[in-house]
Formats: sequence, structure tokens, C-alpha cells
Amino acid sequence: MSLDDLTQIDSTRIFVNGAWVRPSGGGTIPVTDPSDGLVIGQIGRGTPADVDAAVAAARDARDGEWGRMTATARGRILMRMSALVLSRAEDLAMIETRDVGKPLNQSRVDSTALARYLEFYAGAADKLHGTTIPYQDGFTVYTLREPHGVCGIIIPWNYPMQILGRAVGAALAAGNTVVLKPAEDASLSALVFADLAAQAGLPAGVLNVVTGLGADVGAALAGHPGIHHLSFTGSVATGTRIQEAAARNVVPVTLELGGKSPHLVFDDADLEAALPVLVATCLQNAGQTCSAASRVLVQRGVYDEVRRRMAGIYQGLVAGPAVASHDLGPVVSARQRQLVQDFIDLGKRELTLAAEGRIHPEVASGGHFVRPTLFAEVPPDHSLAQQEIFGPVQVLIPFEDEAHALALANGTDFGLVAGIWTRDGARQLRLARKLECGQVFINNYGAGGGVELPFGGVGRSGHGREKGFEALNGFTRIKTVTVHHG
Ligand code: TXE
Repeated sequence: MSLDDLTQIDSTRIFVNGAWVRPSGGGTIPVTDPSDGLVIGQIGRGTPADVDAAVAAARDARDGEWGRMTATARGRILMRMSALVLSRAEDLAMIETRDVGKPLNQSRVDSTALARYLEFYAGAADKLHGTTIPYQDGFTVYTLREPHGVCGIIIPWNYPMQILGRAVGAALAAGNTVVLKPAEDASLSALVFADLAAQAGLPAGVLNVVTGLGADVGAALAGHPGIHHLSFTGSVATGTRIQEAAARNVVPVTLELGGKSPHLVFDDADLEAALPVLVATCLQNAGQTCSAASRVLVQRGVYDEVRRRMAGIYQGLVAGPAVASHDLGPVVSARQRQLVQDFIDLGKRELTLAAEGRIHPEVASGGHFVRPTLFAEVPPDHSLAQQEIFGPVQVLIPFEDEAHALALANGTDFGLVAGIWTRDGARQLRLARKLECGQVFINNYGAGGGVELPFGGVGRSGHGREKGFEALNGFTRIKTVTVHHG
């Protein structure tokens, strides 16, 4: 099926005030398939003027029907959006696979997760409320939980549908309106989503989607004086710029940036359970996952066994065209491939190579494939153990005891997720408290799963929480009302 048949929209248009319009500059950006590097379509190249129009539409929508609608009615629209997404889940998965090179089985997880986020936030919409606060005699004090107004949401290309679902779902449930800027490498699913939202009855202007380059559309949105809240998922460098831009307008920001998340594998770990998870949680989406468990810290007593068995898994891995659902697809772009390959080349010069997977012999020469690569005995301060690689590369680091493991785990600038593998209950609880990160998994790991679970980082991994009920706090503000009745 052609891409146009799958999307059922004109992807060169942007979605502003409920209408599909051409970007004001008339420009387009090619869409390439990472599996072969071929151009498969075009998206519109939005401009700052388009952002102005989208923000104006979102402000009008906030002051219009949407602003007066009951929370229950908002929830019902979100529920209809969820049902429509589910009815197109297979198309959306295929679109994402062609657009970002993610194996189809993983794209299917994303499209159904998008529906699930909408369902979760649909149900939450009318359960958001303030509190009454005991105060002085003769007073009644209560709080109102109100939407910010217009939310600017900038998303990356690695999990477009999941990130869109958690941010847009929560923002709309709380009563905000949205200007969404998808990544230039992955905008198609967001455009189809906008179409489905309109079909579900979302009033014009409540959700606007402006595609384009980060430096044009993203920067214009981040610095726009007409927005009231910004939510960004992406790199530390861009996140820093966004926070600076928001600061100029004193706009609150939620940042979900990268990570260098560790697994801590102790001598008493259930290795049968742990081993497949250790590998899968790094290599999912070819390692392009903010919560990728890219550092595996292993206690000395089981280190050799873990290394040997992980190496065995790596040797059997195959990266191949995404639609065929190999273990790994390509990475998203030639630029990303080069970034990752540079890390691998550096590792091969300076570190111990434990194992490599393979690239399928029949891949197209233009595809952005990288061999999954495992390094062993990696010094904790080496750049491969410190920097986010965002590719299928994992490092093994031995540790002696619990204190050593904790120091290593907390020894990066990031703090997103950590996995603990031990049968010792007291150690589980101690470490869960002491790990400096936003989410801890004990004898499991799956940061993407569970729309109900709050997610976010500390340090360079960002601030604020997305997902779950907690996200709704970020998309609302509290007003305190004090009544004097004598
Ligand atoms: O990210 P950017 P890139 C990390 C990962 C990856 C690296 C680079 O390590 O290798 O970032 O990826 C928009 N003002 N993560 O360059 O630039 C851009 O258009 C406003 C981790 O693709 O952060 C896109 O929509 N917006 C991460 C979004 O920002 C701007 C996911 C993300 O792009 C902008 C992605 C600007 N000046 C990358 N410049 C995670 N946390 O999961 C760009 N953008």
C-alpha cells in the first residue's frame, strides 16, 4: 500500500485551526525511509508565521467552546480519539515503520500505546479536582485546578506516537489547547493523529500541528510569548535552549531529555530472567530510547557468566529492514548512524569488544544500519559509559559490592531510570531510595510500558513528570480561593 493510501491525508499541509493549510513559505521537507534511504514522501516546512497562526488559533479555542466544555465532555472526545486511533492502529504502525525505521512489531506497540494514553487521560479528565484547606475561623479556602492555557509540545522522532499520546492526551484532558511540533524526521503519525482528532469531534484550534525544522518552527514555538506551558522531549542541548527561550517569557517547562540508565546485576540475581531483559532494554528501537539501559553494571561473582551469555545473545542479533521485523531496524537517519558509528569506532580503538551482531546481507546500501555492539570491562569514566549514544551499543562494567554499584549507577550527569536485579529484599529497598533517577525497576525493566506510571528524570535527564496522573499536575496550575464569611 502506498504511503498516501496509508495516511489518507496530504502530508505537505499543516493542521491549523481545524483546517489543512499549506505552510506560509510553501516549502516542503523530504521524508526518507531509513531502511533504504529512499524518499517516500514530503512534509510541509512550517515557518514562524505558521506558529503565530497556530498559537492564535489555540488561544481562541481556549476562550471558545473548549474552554466552556465540561471535563466529562472533554473526556468523551478523548475516548472517541482513542477508539479511532485503535481502528487505524495497523496503518499508524506501518506509517511509523516506514518513516523512522522501527520494526513493525515495535511500531504496533506504539500505535496501541497511543490509543491507551488517550483512553487513560479520557478517564482522568473529570477526576481532576482541587482541595479544601482548613484555615482560620470564618474562612473557607479551596483550590481550583486550572489548565495553563496554550501548551507548546515539541516531540522527537524515536517514539512519536507514545510521546505524543502522553503529552497531548494529558494536556487536553486537563483542558489546555495545544500547538504540536513533531520532529522533522517523524511527522507523519502526528498528522494522521490530527486528522483522527478532528474526526472524533475535537473543536477547531484545540490541537494544531505545525511540521518543520527545529530551528524554525521549534524555536519559534519555544520562544512564543503567546504560549503558557512548554513540554519538550529530546536532546539535552535542545532542551537547554528551550528552557532559556521559555525563561524569557517566564513560561513553565517540562523537559524529558536523555539518559545513561544502568542495570545493577548482583551475584544473587535470577540471570535466567535478567539476561534477555538486559539486552532488549538497550536494543529496543535500535537503542534510540531515552530510557535505554545502556550501562550494565555486574557484580564480580557473576560478571564472567553475564558477559559470556550476553555476548552469545549479541552474536545472534540481526539488523535488517524494518518492515520485516528483524531484531533491530536501522537507526533513523544518516546523521544518527554516523553519530553512533563514531562511538563504536572509538570503542573499538580504546575498549574491549565483547561481541557484535550482524547486518542482514540483503539490506539496501542506502539504509542506516548499525551493528549491535557490546563492550566489556569499560572504565566508568569513558565516554561510552558516560554519554548517551542513542544506538545499539551497550557497555559492561564490573562492580565489587553494593556501595560500589551505587556509586557507579549515580556516577553520570543523567538520572532517568535504573534496574536492580537481586533477590535480597532489603537491598532492593535501600537501593530504590538511593538511586538518583526518576524511575526504578526491581527484577524487571520496561520504562516505556505502563501509561499509568509517572516518568521523568533528574539532573540532565530533565525535570517534571509525564505519564500517569502525575502528568496532569504538570499540565495544570492551582488557584487558591479564600472566602471570608464571618
Ligand atoms: O534531537 P533534538 P536530535 C538525543 C539523542 C540523540 C540526540 C540528537 O542522544 O542522538 O538527542 O537528536 C526539535 N528549538 N535525543 O538532534 O534536536 C526537533 O525539531 C526548538 C534523546 O534529533 O533535541 C525535534 O522536534 N525545537 C531524546 C525535537 O526538538 C528544536 C529523543 C528533538 O530534536 C530546536 C531524541 C530548537 N532550536 C533525541 N532544535 C529522548 N529524550 O528520548 C531542534 N528542535
